[in-house]
Amino acid sequence: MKNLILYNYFRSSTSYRARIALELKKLNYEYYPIHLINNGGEQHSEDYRKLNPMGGIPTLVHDGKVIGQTMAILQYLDDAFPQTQQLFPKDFFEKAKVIQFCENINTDIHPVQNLKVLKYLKKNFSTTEEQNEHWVQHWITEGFHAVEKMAGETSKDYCFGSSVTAADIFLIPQMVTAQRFHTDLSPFPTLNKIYKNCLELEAFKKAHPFRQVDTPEDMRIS
Ligand SMILES: N[C@@H](CCC(=O)N[C@@H](CS)C(=O)NCC(=O)O)C(=O)O
Repeated sequence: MKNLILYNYFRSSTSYRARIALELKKLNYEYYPIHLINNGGEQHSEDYRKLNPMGGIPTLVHDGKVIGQTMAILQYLDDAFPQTQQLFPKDFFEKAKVIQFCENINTDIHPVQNLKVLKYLKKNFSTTEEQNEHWVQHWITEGFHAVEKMAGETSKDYCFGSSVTAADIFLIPQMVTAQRFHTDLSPFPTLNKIYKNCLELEAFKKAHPFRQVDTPEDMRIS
């Protein structure tokens, strides 16, 4: 057994964040799939809730220490493995700006389009697939206008200058979700440039949702 275990799901954007971080840091980890749909959603099982009371994925376990929430996971990995590629700048103002960027996605965009929210809308307000898609597109588009503005001021190749930071790790999975929900990304030239640059990197490729052990056959890419 490896000393790092990631409980995650191929298509989850938050899982993709954690996988990119682990790949950038070249840390070996055990991939433990948690299926968000099968068996009523394995994130709701008693065993998983013991690890992560919110029932969110991913969860990282390092030498028996359990960490949920990707923002905490990324910061933990920087602290626990200081010799690896750092995801947050050392300068405290720059670090705060990177966190601000990440939180636009983590707390303003991602939660309103999360699976449990879409399921709730459907069950309690009888929304259709089209209405849910419209809902997701609306919140992603609104959030991306802010994120595009920020990146427009700080980006060279990546969100902040020419080095990959946590900001890119939060952005790219959110863009993959945006594509999945057929969001028009043409108003966001800076984000599209960053997306293209990141997807040329080995870590982003290896961590991609369509290249995981639990990716269904018909979705796999080489
Ligand atoms: N803010 C949390 C969000 C975790 C989360 O909710 N992840 C989604 C997958 S992308 C999930 O587990 N959803 C389960 C559900 O909606 O039931 C993080 O960054 O880890």
